[in-house]
Amino acid sequence: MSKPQVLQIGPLSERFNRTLAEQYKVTALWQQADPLAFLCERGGQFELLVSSARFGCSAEQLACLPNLRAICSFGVGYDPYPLELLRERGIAISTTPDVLNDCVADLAMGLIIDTARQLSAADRFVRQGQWLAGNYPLTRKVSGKKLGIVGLGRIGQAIARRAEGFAMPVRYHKRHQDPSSPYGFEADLLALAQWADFLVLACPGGAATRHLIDAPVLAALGPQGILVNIARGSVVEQSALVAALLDGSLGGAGLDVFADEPEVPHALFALPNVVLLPHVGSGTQETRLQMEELVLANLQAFIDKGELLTPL
Ligand code: 8YV
Repeated sequence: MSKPQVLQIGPLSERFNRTLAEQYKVTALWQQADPLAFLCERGGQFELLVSSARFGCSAEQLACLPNLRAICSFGVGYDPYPLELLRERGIAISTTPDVLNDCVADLAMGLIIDTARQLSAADRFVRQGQWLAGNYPLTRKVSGKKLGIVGLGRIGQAIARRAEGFAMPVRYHKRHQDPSSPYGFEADLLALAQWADFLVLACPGGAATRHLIDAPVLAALGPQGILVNIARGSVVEQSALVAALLDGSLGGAGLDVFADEPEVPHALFALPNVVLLPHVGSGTQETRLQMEELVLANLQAFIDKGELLTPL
């Protein structure tokens, strides 16, 4: 029996690319000299597509894929997909939920602690031999502080559970109250920012949450407040964030995501109360393997039964 045809939009790990190519007849779009021209000419042959929360699939690309039936995406983010268009055309899409909750929530807690206690900055202090000249300045306590979570989905809930171990009161903001949640709901984001010591962003990216965190929200969080973003750079108005950190009207920020990755504002590099990570929330050996396996399992389930295992 011939292998099913799969279009892969962008490269994932070498291991994944190899496994995919062993099991399917893969066309690597990024390796074509002119990917869009290739799609316009040959797109009609593809029913199955593999992509990621990074590469997505644009409306322009979809227009050249008239027979597409399913997209299996690596990651939980769906912001680079035109969902309305997918719905209209009846194209199924899966992501890789749940398997990354722990790692992303672990990283959120790590960013809270690192930013408040300035672990990264203190490590630089030691390496640069500055301890020999005097002690590191005092920082901010973490345990018992008030934690505001924006977006109480799977990852937000995993963060809240961890916060209980730090004796943190938790409140959350999202579009609709979750009646099953034990945590306090705050319909007003400004009020949540005013209340919180730490505000963690765990909501989806995309148009609905674009620049949700703007200058007034940052001002409400205030000079003792810390913003942690493990969601998407688009959720924060980055220029307002940089300005607030530079003039001290925001206490600190732990950031794993940025507006224009991999570009990071150089103005933040010298600030000890800012921790900058290169979008590594799900980036552990264990979790990335599980994410890869879930993409492959979704693809095979769709081929075998016409149904995805973890549809969006
Ligand atoms: C991914 C992510 O590593 O899941 C997501 O949405 O942002 C990360 O876990 C990355 O975006 C995959 O391309």
